[in-house]
Amino acid sequence: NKLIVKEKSLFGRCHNLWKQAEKPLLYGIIGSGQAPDDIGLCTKVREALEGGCDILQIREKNMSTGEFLRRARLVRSLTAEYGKILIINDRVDIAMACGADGVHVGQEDMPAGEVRRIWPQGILGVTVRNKEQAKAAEEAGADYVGAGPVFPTTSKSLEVPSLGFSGLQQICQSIDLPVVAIGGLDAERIQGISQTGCRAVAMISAIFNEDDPKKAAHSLKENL
Ligand code: 3NM
Repeated sequence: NKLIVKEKSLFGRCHNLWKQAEKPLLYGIIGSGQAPDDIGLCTKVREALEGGCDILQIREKNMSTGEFLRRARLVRSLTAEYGKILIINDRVDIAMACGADGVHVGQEDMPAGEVRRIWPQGILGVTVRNKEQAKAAEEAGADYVGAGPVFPTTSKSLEVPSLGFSGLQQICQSIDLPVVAIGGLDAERIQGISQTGCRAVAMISAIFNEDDPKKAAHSLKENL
C-alpha cells in the first residue's frame, strides 16, 4: 500500500516537474556498458543525481531478467533517496516489480497502447523518429516521447538519419506531449536546444562515460 502511495506521488511529481520546469530537464541513461558492477553503478548514479540529474533510466539489452531486476532495485533506492524519477527501458514487468516511476519503450518493443493498458499509472515514454510516430504515441497514451537521434551517436547502433535541431523542432511542434531529445548530445550541442521546444535532454556518454559524472551533470545543467 505504501509503495502505491509513493508511486502515485512520484508520478504526480513528474508531471509537475514538466509543468514547472523553466529549463529542459536532464535525463541520464545508464547500463552495464557504463557500469558493469554494482559499485560502479551505484557510484555513478549517485554522482549523476548529486550533479542534478532529474530523471534516470536504466537500459540493459543483454541481461537476465533476475539480474536486471536486482540492479533496478539498487538504482530505485538511490533515486528514491534523491526524490528523482526512475524509468526502466523496455521492460514493463521489471519497472513494476522494482517500483520504478515508469517505462520507456521503442517502436519494436511492447506497443505503447499495451503498456498503457497493463500499467495505467506508470509514466510511459516512447521512442519516435518522426511526426507520425509521435502522434501515434500520443494517441496510445504516452506521457512523453523520446525523439532521436538528434545527432549521430556511438552509444547505440542506428540505421536512421539524424533529426538535427530542425527535425527535433518539427516533432516538438506536432504534439502536446513533452519531448525528450536524445542522441549525440553533449555540453556544447545542448546550448540553444530549448529553442526547439524540447522539455528534456537524454544522454548516456556525456554523463556516464565521463570520469566525474557529478561534474558532467552539473555543467550540463548549467548549459541548458
Ligand atoms: N536511443 P549518447 S540514441 C539509447 O535515437 C539511445 O533512439 C537513441 O547515447 C535513439 O547520449 C541513444 O551517448 C543513445 O549519444 C544515446
